[in-house]
Amino acid sequence: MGHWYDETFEDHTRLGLRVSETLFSGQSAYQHVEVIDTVGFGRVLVIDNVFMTSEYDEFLYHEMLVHPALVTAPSVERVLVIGGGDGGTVREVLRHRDVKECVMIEIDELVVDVSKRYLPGIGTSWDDPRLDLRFIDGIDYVKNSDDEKYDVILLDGTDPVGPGAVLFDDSFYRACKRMLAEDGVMALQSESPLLMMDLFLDVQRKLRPLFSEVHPYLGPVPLYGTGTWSWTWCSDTGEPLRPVQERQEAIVEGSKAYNAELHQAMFALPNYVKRALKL
Ligand code: SPD
Repeated sequence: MGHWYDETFEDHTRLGLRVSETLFSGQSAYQHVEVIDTVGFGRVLVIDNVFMTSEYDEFLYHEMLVHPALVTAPSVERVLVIGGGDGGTVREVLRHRDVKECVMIEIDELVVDVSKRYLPGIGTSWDDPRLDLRFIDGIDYVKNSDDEKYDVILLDGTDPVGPGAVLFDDSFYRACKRMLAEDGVMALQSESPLLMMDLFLDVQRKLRPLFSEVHPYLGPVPLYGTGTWSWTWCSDTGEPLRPVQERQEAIVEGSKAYNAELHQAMFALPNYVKRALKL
């Protein structure tokens, strides 16, 4: 029944999903966008042959990108999301009642259009009046915008290939910091330390000179090669392990994975990562 769709990692490892139907396949000005229906992971968004998110495990990625930052930042009134075209990240941001405005910058309108149409269960907050969705270049925005600074910035890009590669440049991270409030928190997806240790370390190396607190944390995302994924929490003032309890309790209730114990546990790193981080 159906065929197999494989994501290949540097020509040495493949993750394959059995496809029951290809729902969409098209090319934007930036990248190739597909939505496949799979037997094991439900509908999956694929960009340039890389699995981006699935109905089955998207909550593991989006909850972990968003909530550690949103429960520890001193204020969360203004939140900036760069990337995240499937809508899962802004969905989690907008569950926070204290968020007054969430600006989402996505370069590729096709990703949002296709996600709205084929992945409506992931992006459930497109109509929230607090969301300000702009189809512009994220790099250009953080480098040149005169907008007010943000309390939290979340980077939800692809892997560092194609149009998403620039989202891993140190000049981009520096420009993000320019848009962050002095006591703000930035969090980003930082690849797999198991499958892509070099990339993971590269991100850490670029962030450390910019922020006094740079803390990677780990969690499972089965759709991404090896299943071990990382995000990184950065700030100049705060502490990742000191959540605002009231804000955290309010969000734990409706979360599929995120809770107070997991928050603490995710920042506990295995030895191979701790040793590698002594750069
Ligand atoms: N290897 C794929 C990494 C993708 C990270 N971003 C996914 C976008 C989900 N909103």
